[in-house]
Amino acid sequence: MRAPMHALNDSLPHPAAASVRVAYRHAPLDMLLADPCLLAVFGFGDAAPAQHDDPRYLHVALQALGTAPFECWSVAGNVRHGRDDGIAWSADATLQFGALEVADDGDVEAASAQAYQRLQAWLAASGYPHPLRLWNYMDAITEGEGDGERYRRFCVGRARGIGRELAPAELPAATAIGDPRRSGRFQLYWLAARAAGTALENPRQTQAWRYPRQYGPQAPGFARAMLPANESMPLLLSGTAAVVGHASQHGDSLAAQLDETLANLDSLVATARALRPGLAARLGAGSPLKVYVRDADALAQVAALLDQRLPPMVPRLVLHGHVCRRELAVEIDGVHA
Ligand code: 3EB
Repeated sequence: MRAPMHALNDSLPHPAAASVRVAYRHAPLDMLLADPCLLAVFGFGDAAPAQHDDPRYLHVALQALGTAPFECWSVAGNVRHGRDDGIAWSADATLQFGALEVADDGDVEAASAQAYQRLQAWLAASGYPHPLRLWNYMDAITEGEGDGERYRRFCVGRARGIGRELAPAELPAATAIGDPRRSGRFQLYWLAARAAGTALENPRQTQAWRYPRQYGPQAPGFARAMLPANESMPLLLSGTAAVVGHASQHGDSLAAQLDETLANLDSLVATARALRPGLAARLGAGSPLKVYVRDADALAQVAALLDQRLPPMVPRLVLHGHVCRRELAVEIDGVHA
């Protein structure tokens, strides 16, 4: 007779339980990097170090409201790391963090095509072939008119760089955000795994890969969330905004956009819980969020609105970043354990 599952789990530390934990921490960077269980650490804005020799550190240019903590990704241990082919990487037995940057002289389609071509080649060769979660940070995301808008050019370049049409089940969760200042760089970073996860969609929203032609010549290639194969991993939430169906909502109200965004996140959590009932029903201490706000003047207002709408234990980092449609004032991504 087989031992019951919980007995096995209680008695054996086994590598399949390895997972990533996301936390915001106020501590010196070198102290965080001294932890051998640290997979990656992110610093935000001008107050954070611009670079570090350790490839596990990544600087994100977006400014934070107040004194930004570092975002830390921790695993069970045995983290290896290095820099190869211009890619900063780290990995444990099942997960890989990686980051690359491409110069963007104004042709973001070319920059993103190059970035995704390099990502594809790298992941295929690295033993962690499944990107679970991707972040794209670029300049001036809503500059340009019609199909010349930079976000639309990015969508074209991303698809061109990948080089084949991905099946819906293969799409990673993603964020695409604009830097309100100009860096001249397209930045791409990721969490990849040895095992594929389950791409999730939101019943309140049209699948992004099915957006109608009015949003550009290439529909955006991302899933609304990713449920990793490993049951102890958190749900990975894509950048989520006040989009219902395919249409932006509440162009006239930041507060209403925030409520719609939170309703979309709740809906994703409910969708994930149908597959993984062990996930918490509500956003909580295990759900660190990144909140991107278009207007610098509105950062404090968004933080105050979130204080009213979220329990205090939900960790959040409020950043000045441009969402990929001009009428969208706020977007939220994060994880949910
Ligand atoms: C939206 O719902 C908002 O192109 O990778 C969110 C997350 C958005 C990811 C992407 C775009 C992307 O359409 C925009």
